[in-house]
Amino acid sequence: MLELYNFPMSTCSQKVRIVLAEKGLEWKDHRIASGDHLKPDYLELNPNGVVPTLVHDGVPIIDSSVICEYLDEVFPQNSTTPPDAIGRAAMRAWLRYIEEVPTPAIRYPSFNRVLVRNLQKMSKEEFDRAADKRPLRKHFYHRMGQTGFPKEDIDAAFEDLRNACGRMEKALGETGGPWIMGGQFTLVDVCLVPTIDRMEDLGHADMWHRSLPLVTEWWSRIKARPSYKTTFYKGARFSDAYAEVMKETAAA
Ligand SMILES: N[C@@H](CCC(=O)N[C@@H](CS)C(=O)NCC(=O)O)C(=O)O
Repeated sequence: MLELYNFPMSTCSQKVRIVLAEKGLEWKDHRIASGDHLKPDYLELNPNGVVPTLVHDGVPIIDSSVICEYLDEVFPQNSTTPPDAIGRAAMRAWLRYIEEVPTPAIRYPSFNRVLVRNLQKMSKEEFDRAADKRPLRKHFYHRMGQTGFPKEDIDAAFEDLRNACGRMEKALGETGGPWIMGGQFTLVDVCLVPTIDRMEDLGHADMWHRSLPLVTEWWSRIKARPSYKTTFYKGARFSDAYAEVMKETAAA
């Protein structure tokens, strides 16, 4: 039995939902309420206090890229991992890069544009308590504060995101596509999708649209896959759940 503790809009949760869909696996969807990821029961499963957590026959597996690799190993149908050691090394190098650069970068505009609003209703003391109890993100939350990250952080995040799109364009040119590593749809594609989707949702598709033709075509192919629709169901995007905030901040 597979169970996934996740948030609908969490990019890390979306990576795992794509793999589950690609493999046609049955799983129990635990859509936990925001805040429940910091409660003792959940911290027993995932001491990092973040989503997602996969529980397979009672055993918790944490960290989205690790979960994706685990699922691919245990359920080899529709493999998303290259068959050879060199290919697997290249895939893992991409996964590390994605974890280090675009995945953290997308958090900055996501929090500034939308998520910081949830924290603005708190008193300063409540906010400090909420930040302090986050095992991985205490300093990230304190730097953001209740007004959002400074412009220099946002500029740095956009530079990282632009560079990631540039790397994708280069890779698609070198491998000839249709996927980032060539003929096989791999975890590299999977792990890039939620960041690209979030950028599009935040109105930044111009980062690749027209200027990066190979990424533009790749994105159309991704959206045509059934796993995309399954993963990004109604309510899985900011523009569904925070339509008003998105409108206000777009005008600002
Ligand atoms: N490296 C972890 C990071 C997970 C992560 O940061 N998840 C975010 C949602 S995408 C989260 O749970 N944030 C909780 C918080 O901000 O308190 C993974 O890939 O699973």
